[in-house]
Amino acid sequence: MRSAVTISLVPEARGGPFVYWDDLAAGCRAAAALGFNAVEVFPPGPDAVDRAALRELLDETGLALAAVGTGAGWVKHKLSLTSADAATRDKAVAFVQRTMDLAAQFGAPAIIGSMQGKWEGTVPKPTALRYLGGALFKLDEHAADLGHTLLYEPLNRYETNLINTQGDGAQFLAGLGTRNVKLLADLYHMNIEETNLADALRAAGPYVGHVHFADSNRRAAGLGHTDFAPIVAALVEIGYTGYLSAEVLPLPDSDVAARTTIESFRKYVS
Ligand code: LER
Ligand code: MN
Repeated sequence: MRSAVTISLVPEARGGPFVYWDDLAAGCRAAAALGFNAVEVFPPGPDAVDRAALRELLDETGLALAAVGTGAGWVKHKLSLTSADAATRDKAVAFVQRTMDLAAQFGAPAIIGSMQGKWEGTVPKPTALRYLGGALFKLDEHAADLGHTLLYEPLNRYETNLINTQGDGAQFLAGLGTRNVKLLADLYHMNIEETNLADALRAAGPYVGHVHFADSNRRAAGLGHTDFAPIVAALVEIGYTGYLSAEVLPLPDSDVAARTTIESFRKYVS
């Protein structure tokens, strides 16, 4: 398993669970100085990233790109894969595709989190799940063309009413028959929704493609009451070799959140 830390470049996401903010170069250099293996980046959009500058930064710091978030598609552009409006859904799929193209250039997957939306109003739950399934099916083909995976993230009940647990996520993907879509296991969402985090990870097994490494209160691992030993043991058991990526609140500040994360990573992952 490898360590990663998040950098948000989206002003509209202010207050959200990202360790470093606004300055890609400063975030990368701070992450590298602490010994992280990678950064996970949340850009305002796929075209808002200077690819040459990112390549140079990664070369300079020796960091990998762990993943690229699409959250700005929702918080900034109000694009949802389950919108009642067909044109908005199409734009949402295109936004994810272009983010996948960007991420693939750096060997990374894109993440679908808040862009999954929720069922409401004129879109009942079965319809929303059909829209989401159709989008994931289409994006699965794009992932195959790129030779990369796509990450789908079940969120807690306060953020979506579609799929909240790893088990429901795995069942949904199994039903679709996608091959390149994996689950993002965010330990903060799981702390709210799962009966037992380690058991849920064991059950999801090969579907687990990325982990958001967060404590019970969405602060850095070690600043809440989650017991990480059985969780890491379960990840070892299922053969997970991906990232533990700190998508956590920058509390009390970015530096302490990042330092505490890497200390916990070293403590639990040998
Ligand atoms: C949102 O709560 C979250 O966990 C993100 O990773 C999804 O955009
Ligand atoms: Mn997350």
